[in-house]
Amino acid sequence: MNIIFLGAPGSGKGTQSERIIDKYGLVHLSTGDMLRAEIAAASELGLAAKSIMDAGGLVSDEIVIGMIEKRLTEKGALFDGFPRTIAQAEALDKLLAEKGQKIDCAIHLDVGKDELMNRLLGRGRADDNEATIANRLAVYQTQTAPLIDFYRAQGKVHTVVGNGTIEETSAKITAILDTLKL
Ligand code: B4P
Repeated sequence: MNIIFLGAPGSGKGTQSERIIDKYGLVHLSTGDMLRAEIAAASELGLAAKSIMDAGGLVSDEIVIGMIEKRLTEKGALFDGFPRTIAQAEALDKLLAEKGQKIDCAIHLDVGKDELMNRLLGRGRADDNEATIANRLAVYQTQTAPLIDFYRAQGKVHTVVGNGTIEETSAKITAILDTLKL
């Protein structure tokens, strides 16, 4: 099965991914983690991505699609923070179709803005200051939130209210995945 986690910055995509991958035997594909690894390695790609990420923008579709393409296998995947634009979503559908696969389910983690702010300010990552977070939330609304309708049109969206504790949110997600029996 192939699953997508959709949600605003700080909604818990990365946190929940860690709890889900082993249970369902999925490969964890986080474009955020891949980009941070490139920055840590001081690669050319990392250097180009760093200023964009620090400003709260989105790295180019071409770069992130290329990173995902390199890592796709025959195994089911959990896509964490990818796709973030319609162009990325269309590219992913195409790449999966070439392997005879598809997205089975898109989990939309829905968390209120105040809670998102609290979590991100408490996390302390380089791109977690107030101005950057405000930009990331705005970019999410314009570029990424339209993906909810994109996947809803395919009948794949399951919305999980993620304001509660990490454990409560995990329980809601596993209940959905268990019901789907993918
Ligand atoms: P990401 O790495 O994807 O990170 P994120 O959206 O900020 O966070 P996430 O939702 O995973 O939150 P987390 O679990 O960590 O992106 C970083 C940047 O990379 C982007 O801004 C962009 O520049 C670039 N990028 C990545 N993918 C891209 C793409 N496809 N295209 C273009 N650019 C891309 O949780 C946050 C905090 O909340 C943590 O401290 C956690 O402990 C806490 N938390 C989580 N759940 C909680 C709960 N239930 N209760 C209390 N605290 C909780």
